[in-house]
Amino acid sequence: MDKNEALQIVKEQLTENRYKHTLGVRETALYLAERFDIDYNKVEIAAILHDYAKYRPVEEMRELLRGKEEAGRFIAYGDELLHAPAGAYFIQTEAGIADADIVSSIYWHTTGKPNMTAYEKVLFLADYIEPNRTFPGVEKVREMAESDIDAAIVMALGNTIQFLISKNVPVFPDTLAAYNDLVMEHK
Ligand code: DGI
Ligand code: FE
Ligand code: FE
Ligand code: FE
Repeated sequence: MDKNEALQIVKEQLTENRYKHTLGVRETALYLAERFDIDYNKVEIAAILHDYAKYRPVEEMRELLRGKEEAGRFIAYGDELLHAPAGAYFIQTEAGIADADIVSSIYWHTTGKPNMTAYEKVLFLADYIEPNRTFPGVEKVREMAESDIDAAIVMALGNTIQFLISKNVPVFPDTLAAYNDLVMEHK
């Protein structure tokens, strides 16, 4: 799969704004990737495809994930989470992606997880801070990302956890574990 093919297939499945967000994630992910010794081509493909399943019917994603032991855990925690693990499956079965770094970074891009790889960190943070994002507090996370990627991820996870709690919705356990993992490692 080359970049142009990947861009073509997501363009067909995403809204115009979501496509713009995707291009922002690509740009930011490539920028963040410079601080790691990783494969920029894989970072770019993962960024382009990360929201591949964003507009799939929730029932279709639930059905897919219900049969999977690990991914089945996502179902109870909110429909917004499902496009990440579902997208990781669909890019394998529909787009022929087999690379484990691409697949896992898409799988974990919404929730994060403890012990993230460089690929997982780059996509997680790029999704949060890309230039089109306007969350409260995003500016501070962008600034932190200039000097410390782990600390920026801690801020992003903390914001998300606080946001979820303020709405009285469940927090996926791996999101909390990701926060604890990085906060303790960073001390
Ligand atoms: O797909 P994007 O909009 O680009 O961004 P995303 O994949 O980070 O999804 C953001 C949504 O996911 C937002 O509505 C908050 C929600 N979310 C993130 N972490 C959790 C969560 N929802 C629940 N219930 N639990 C989480 O841990
Ligand atoms: Fe997403
Ligand atoms: Fe996204
Ligand atoms: Fe640090």
